Parts: sequence; C-alpha cells; structure tokens
Amino acid sequence: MITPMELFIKKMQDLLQPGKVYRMDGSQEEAERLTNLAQESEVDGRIVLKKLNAQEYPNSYYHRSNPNDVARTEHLTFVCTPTKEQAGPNNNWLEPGAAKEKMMRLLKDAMKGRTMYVIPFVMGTPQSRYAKNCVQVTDSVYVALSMRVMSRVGKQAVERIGNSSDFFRGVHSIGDVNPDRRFIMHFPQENLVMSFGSGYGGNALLGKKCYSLRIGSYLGYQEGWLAEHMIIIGVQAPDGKVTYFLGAFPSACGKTNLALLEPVLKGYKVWTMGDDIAWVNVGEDGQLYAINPEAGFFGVAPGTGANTNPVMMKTLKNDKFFPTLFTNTAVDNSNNTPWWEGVSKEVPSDLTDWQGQKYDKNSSKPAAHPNSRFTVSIYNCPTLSSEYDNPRGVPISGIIFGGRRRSTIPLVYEAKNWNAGVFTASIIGSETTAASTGQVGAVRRDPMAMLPFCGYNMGDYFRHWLDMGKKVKNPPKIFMVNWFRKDEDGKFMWPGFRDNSRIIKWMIDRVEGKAGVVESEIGLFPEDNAIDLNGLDIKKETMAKLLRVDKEDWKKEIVMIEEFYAKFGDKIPKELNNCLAELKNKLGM
Ligand code: SAT
Ligand code: MN
Repeated sequence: MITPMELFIKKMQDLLQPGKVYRMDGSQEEAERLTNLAQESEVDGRIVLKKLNAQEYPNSYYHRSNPNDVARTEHLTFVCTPTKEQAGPNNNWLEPGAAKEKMMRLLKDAMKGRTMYVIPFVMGTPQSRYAKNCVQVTDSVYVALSMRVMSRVGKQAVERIGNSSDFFRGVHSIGDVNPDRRFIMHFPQENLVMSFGSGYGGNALLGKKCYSLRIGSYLGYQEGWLAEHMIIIGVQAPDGKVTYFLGAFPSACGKTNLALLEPVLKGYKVWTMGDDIAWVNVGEDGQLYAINPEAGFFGVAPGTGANTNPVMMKTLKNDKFFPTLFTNTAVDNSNNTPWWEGVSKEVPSDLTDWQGQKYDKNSSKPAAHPNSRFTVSIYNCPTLSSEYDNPRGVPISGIIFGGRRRSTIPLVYEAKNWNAGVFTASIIGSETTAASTGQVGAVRRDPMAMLPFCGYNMGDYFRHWLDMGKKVKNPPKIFMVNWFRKDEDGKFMWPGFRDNSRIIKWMIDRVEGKAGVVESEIGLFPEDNAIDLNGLDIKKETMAKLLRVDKEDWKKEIVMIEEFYAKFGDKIPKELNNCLAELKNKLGM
C-alpha cells in the first residue's frame, strides 16, 4: 500500500510533470552538492548562487532575485476557508474550490524540464510533541536550500510522518516570476498551501509565514495553542537567573536585533531562542511554554552591523551549519563580500547594487534593497540558548508587544492583567515597512503584529487569546513598547538597540515584584527612577516625553481603533469592547 506521503508526491509529479524528482535528505553532503549545482544553474535569467569570499563569509552565497520579487505580496495572499467569515476581514478570501482550480491551472506542467525538490521537514525539534510534520515540493533550488536552513529537513521528518496522513502539504513553483500570475493560497482546513510565481522568503519558504503562522494559527485555534509572530529570548540577570520573554513586533521593527541583543547593562545577557515565530502551549504544570518552530534566521540585512547587532555579524561569519545565503544585498567587488547600508560607514568604491548595476555613490538610492535578507542557521548563533532544543520549550514570564510609532505610544507600559493585555495587543498600530510591498510609513492596525499572518477571523483570534488566559495558571505579564517615538524635530528620543535592555531589566523587576508602578489612563507605568539609566546620557525631560500619555493623540488613536474594530462587527469579544469603553471614559470621550 502506498503511504499518504508517497501518494502526495506522486500526485504532485502527475500535476507538475517535472523532468526530475529529487528527494532531500538534509545531509551536509547534499548541501554541498546543491550549492554547487546552484552556482551553475540559471533561473529567470540569473545564476542562482554565487560564492562569496570564504575568508570573510565562510560557506556563504549570493542570490539576486527578479526585481519584481523582493517582498511579501499581501494583496496576492489568500486564505481559502469554506466561508468568507471564517477568513475574516483581515484576510483576502477565495472560495476553496475556485482557488484550487485557479492554482491547478497555473501549476499544471509547471515543472516541465525542471527538477522537483521534495522537502520533508519538521517545524520544531523533532523530539517535541509540539513539533509538526511537513512536506513541500518546489522547483527552486534556492528555496530548497533556504528550507534546509530554516527548518529540519530530511530523515527525521520522513520517520515522523511514517504512514500517517497528518502532515502539512506545500506546493511551490516559481513559475515565470510574473506578478500577474503570483498567488499564495492557504487552505487551513486541508493543511495545504499552494504558492506560484514568487521565490521570495515569506511567499515561497512555505514552512515559515504560510505554515508556521497562517495555517499554524488556525491549528492552534482548533487545538488550544497559539502560533505567534514573536521572538523568544531568555534574559539572564547578574544573579544567573534566566527570565523568558516573548516579543511581537511587525516585520522590520527590530525583532532580530532584540532577539540577539547584547545588553548594555553589566551582568545581563540575552540567550536567543528565536527571532520570528513562537508556538505557545500550556504545559502540564499550567504554565505557558514556547518553542521556536524554525531553525534559522531570515533577517533584514540593512541596518545590521557591528554596532547595531554584533552577535548577528558573528553568526553570519560562522559556518557550523551551512549554507548562509545573502539575497538582494549589494556586492563589494574589491573583496567579493556582501554589502548593505549599515554594515560599514564607508560606502565601498566598487559596488554592484542589488539589481546587478554598478553603484553610483552619489545616487540617492540604496545599494542594497531595503528588504534584502540573509538566511542563516540558528546553530551558528553564538548566543543560542541551551534550551533551544528542549522539546518542552521555555516557560514564559512576560510578553512584549511593540510597533513602530513616531508619536502617541509611550516607550513602555504594562497592562494591568491578561485581558487588558490582549486589548492592548489588539489595538497595536505600526508604520508599514519595506518587508511587504505597498506604501512605506503609513500607520495601520497590526494586532499582535499578526495582521498579515492570522489564518482565520481576527475576531475569533482575539476570543482565543482571551480563552488562553483562562487556561494558564500564572499568566505572563503583558508589556507594550515603542522604541521609535520622535521629538518635535523628528529625532528618535530613545537610543534603542542595546539600551533596550534597560527596559527589559524593568520588566524582570516587575515579574519578580521588585518594582512599583504608577497607573495611567492606558496602563501601568514605571515609577520615577525605576528604569536603570546608569551610564546613559538622557535628559529627565526626554524620559518624561517618552513616557507621556498625550490625551489628544490618544483620542485620535481611539478613532482609528474603532474603525478597525468595526470591521469585525460582533466578532469583537465583549471583554475587549469593555476595555475600549473604559479607556474612552478615562480619556473623557
Ligand atoms: O515574511 S518573511 O518571513 O519573508 C519576512 C517578514 O518577516 O516579513
Ligand atoms: Mn516576521
């Protein structure tokens, strides 16, 4: 009898008609073979990989994509649930039958003359009961190699799947990289994603946003857990105790920098568990535990440098696990290294820009694409937590939410309880960034930083969050932060980066009951002098401005929140409507 996995592979072969089928085993030898192959292969008119200077960046390769394919395309991303209401106003929706027909037409014979890579993979440590089994097929060797870095590819996945039909199915073809024929279709009820026409990370590495967040969030809703767009860090205090936090921020808001932080505060250390996705479960002891389903970082290159993220710079130069890929950065021809804005102050004189053109230093455009990325194994990270592969995950004491806001949102505050925290997270707004195509810098609501990633109706998602709080014995404290508040002159008031550890230290003090708070209209604020500013040159007035609740700004905020909530009609849980009414009342509205 044919196993469900073999049946899926056969069906894909029949549909896609590849010239060859290659099954990935996840070995080092295979990685060498495929990187060699990719250096000789042309896709979409470009050599797939070019080897970079191995002295500077061992086992690293450069990839340049089609300029029309450099970010997630949210307008081409669909959640295909039986009813439109199940997908909610937060998703583009298509009826599953129609969506599948459309995709079948695009995928039919799509791999003629190409190789179909069959990628069995596990999201999460294979030993974990929270881990999930997956199979993706793709015709992109770049995607196949990226999946090797971002997930656990190979034997263990095949063994875990065995005769079971319980595994995620992903179909991906890069097609002809035509934005008019580009779709990313999710079928949560079938544990299936079909993706066509893009080779970009979030569109093509189906284990990442597509499975671990969109399908994952739906599975979590069904099964009683949460799939979140969150970093996981362990913060070690001078006494040696490690406190674990989750942190949710929209794409390109400094999540990766926070996940690999070198605190300025003496005696503190951050241990990295993950920089993008967390799966959160209630453990047998009633506490909240988190695992990182991924095995690598797919990080934004621009802004990453020895000052902003020294740990990532070290990670990128390790090759314990390989390959490391650089996509759409510039290249410094003097020494064949990847280059991006922020990696050095000096702009090298002989640069090729991300589109393959000689870079003109006097041009106002950046040499690297603002959403250029590196793909690197988490095992190369020198601050990797010793708990990373713990099948149980790590116990969570605090959840940090954030956004990118030049005004209104204070540097930090705490929600007074779980439900108030869910409310605070549900009203997050953030300025859009280059991680998704579309306007950059406009404020949009991005609850829990999950707006583009929640695979079902966000009203139901809020209800699920509230219900999770009831299941947890000691719900973690919930904090809101904004590193990006600006003064009248448009300058950032908070230094950010390593100094963010000062705020986290305060959070640890709160978790341990060592720091008091002052209550305001929107939540609980640090008492005077509770934030350790030792060694930081910041004026008292600036701190006051950073922490100020500006009622007039908040009244404008309320209008945007109500507009957003209105889209969900009576799906917004009454607990959240009550929080909103209470806040309006406090603001005198
Ligand atoms: O969606 S990706 O993972 O490709 C990048 C992002 O965080 O937006
Ligand atoms: Mn992300």
